[in-house]
Amino acid sequence: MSLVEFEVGKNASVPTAPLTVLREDDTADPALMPEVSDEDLRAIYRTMIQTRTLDERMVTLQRQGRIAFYMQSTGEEATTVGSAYALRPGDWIFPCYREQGAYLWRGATVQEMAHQCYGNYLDYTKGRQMPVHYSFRHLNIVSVSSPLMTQVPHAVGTAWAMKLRKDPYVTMTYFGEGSTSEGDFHVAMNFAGVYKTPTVFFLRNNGWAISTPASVQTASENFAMKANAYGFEGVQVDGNDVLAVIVATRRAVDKALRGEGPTLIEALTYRVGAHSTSDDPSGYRTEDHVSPWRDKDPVQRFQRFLAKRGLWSPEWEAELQERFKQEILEAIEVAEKTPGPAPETIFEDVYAEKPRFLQEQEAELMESLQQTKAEGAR
Ligand SMILES: Cc1ncc(C[n+]2csc(CCOP(=O)(O)OP(=O)(O)O)c2C)c(N)n1
Repeated sequence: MSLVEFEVGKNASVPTAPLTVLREDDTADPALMPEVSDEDLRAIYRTMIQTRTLDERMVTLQRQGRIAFYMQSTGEEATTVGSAYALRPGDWIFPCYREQGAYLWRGATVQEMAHQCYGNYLDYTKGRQMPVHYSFRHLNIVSVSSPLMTQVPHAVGTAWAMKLRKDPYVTMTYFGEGSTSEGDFHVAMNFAGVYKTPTVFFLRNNGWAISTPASVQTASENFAMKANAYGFEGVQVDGNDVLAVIVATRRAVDKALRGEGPTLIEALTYRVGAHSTSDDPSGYRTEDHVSPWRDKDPVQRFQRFLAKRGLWSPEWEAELQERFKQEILEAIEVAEKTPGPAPETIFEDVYAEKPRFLQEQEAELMESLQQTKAEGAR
């Protein structure tokens, strides 16, 4: 007789093929097509275009030396826009750093994002974070943290609190496949499984963790199956199929709301661009790796589907491209002219009452700034 009795694999479901809705002929599988109005289908496409336009422009801006750093999400727009679409505004998002599509869907503005990338005084993080490390408190989107995976235990803890308080919401957290090698991933998954927290773990498997390919990241057959070890369901979804992403996320959200606990969604996609503007992928991969994924581009696939349903036209496309290009150019102009945060703000926001040592440091800084100014005037 064993000392501990437990049921192995109670919730086990080893995925066989990724969930896919969009078919080769650009129609949707009728058995799986999610309920989404035509208006929403067009709005989803619009946000995908907006995300891509923003990314392209911001990378150029970094190359021109006008912002310090950027991380694009090109090729991964279906994962972020589709998953955010399946949430309600009251649900919480704990992002990684490549989820601009989710922010835009939620209602973040390109102007807010431009202010953050410039770190000016209208940046919600007051210039204290690197560019793309956004924070949208009013949209239930928690601040991006540079250390990988720290957001995931936070998402589980918040979901546990929601469960205890009987709040009818879920937390959704995003991360890359490379981050699953961090201890925090396993801690969070275990806790979520034991306490059946209403958490959706959204894993963007984009093939790369900077220069490390997904193939050497784990000895497991896939990432989704890791959920089985923690007693809950893991599913694989075609991450370049926005409709499939909606189906998978809705299922996970509904399940969490029924009190049936977390789900790990592994979205299969590809990081078409560089890891960040500090990276040059030509050092570790050839165009042969990338080109098959260009053919599976999530924006193009969804566009062909919409065109078949009479919901897309070249005129509309041209209008969207022009509108979003203008939007970002105007936002950059405003952000560039907006002054940086006042120096004394670096002493704010940590303590409710500023301790003496900070008061002294602040006084010292202000005096030194005065002196520099006076010397400059002479
Ligand atoms: C704890 C920690 N270790 C290492 C890094 C450096 N780092 C930043 S991004 C990254 C790759 C992450 O890859 P992945 O999780 O697959 O996400 P992706 O960038 O592909 O979206 C690494 C190693 C970090 N930021 N934090």
